[in-house]
Amino acid sequence: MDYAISDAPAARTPLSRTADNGLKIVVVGGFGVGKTTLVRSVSDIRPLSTEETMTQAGRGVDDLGGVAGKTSTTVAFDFGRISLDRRTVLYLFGAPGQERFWFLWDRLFAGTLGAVVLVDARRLADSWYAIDRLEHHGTPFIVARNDFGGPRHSPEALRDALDLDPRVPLVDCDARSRASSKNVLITLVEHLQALASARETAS
Ligand SMILES: Nc1nc2c(ncn2[C@@H]2O[C@H](COP(=O)(O)OP(=O)(O)O)[C@@H](O)[C@H]2O)c(=O)[nH]1
Ligand SMILES: [Mg+2]
Repeated sequence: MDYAISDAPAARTPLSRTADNGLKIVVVGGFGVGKTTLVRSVSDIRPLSTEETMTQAGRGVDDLGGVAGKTSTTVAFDFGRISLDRRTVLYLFGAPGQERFWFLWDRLFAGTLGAVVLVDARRLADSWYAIDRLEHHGTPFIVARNDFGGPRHSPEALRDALDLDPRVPLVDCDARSRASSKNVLITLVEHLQALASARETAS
C-alpha cells in the first residue's frame, strides 16, 4: 500500500473536502513514553494539547523514574490529524497514561478503529495496563518501541516481556521524527486492513 504523505513538516493544510474516511486512532502508553511527541510529529494541524508545566504538587503523583528532564505533563489528551491520502484522514488522540485518568479511557475507546501502544523499553511495565485495556475492549493495536537509547531487547524478548500475541505488529520508532512516526501509523493502518480482509475471507 502506497500512501502519499507529505514529508513536509506540519503544514496548515485545510481538511480536504473529499476526505470521507475519517479514522479515529488512539495513542496510549505509560507516562513520558512519547505520546505527545508522536502526535506533534505527525500532525498536519497544530495539535491541541493540554500540556501543563508540572507543579510541585504533581511530583510524587507523576512517576518521574527514568524520565529526567520531563517538565510538562498531559492533563487531558492530545489531539492531532494527519491525511493519509486524499480520502483518508486519521484523527489522533493521545490518551493520558497516568492512573488517575484511566476512567477517561473507556469513553475514548468508543468508535476507535485502532491503537498504538508506545513503550519505553526501560519501563515496560508502564504500558501493561494499556495493552490489558485494549485487549479487554477488543480494539486492534500495534506496539511501537520508542527509542530512548540504552540496551535493546530482541523483538522476541520484548514480546515475551509484554506477553504480546504473535499477530500484534511490533515496530521501532523515534517519536521525534515525522517519518518514523508516520511509519508507525502506516503499520497500524496496514494491520487494520489485514484484519478487515481476513474477516471478509472468513465470512
Ligand atoms: N530520546 C528520545 N526522547 C524522546 C522520544 N520521544 C519523546 N522523547 C522525549 O521524552 C519526553 C516525554 O515525551 P512526551 O511526548 O511528553 O511523553 P508523554 O507523556 O507520553 O506524552 C519528552 O522530553 C520528549 O522530548 C524519543 O523517541 N527519543
Ligand atoms: Mg503527553
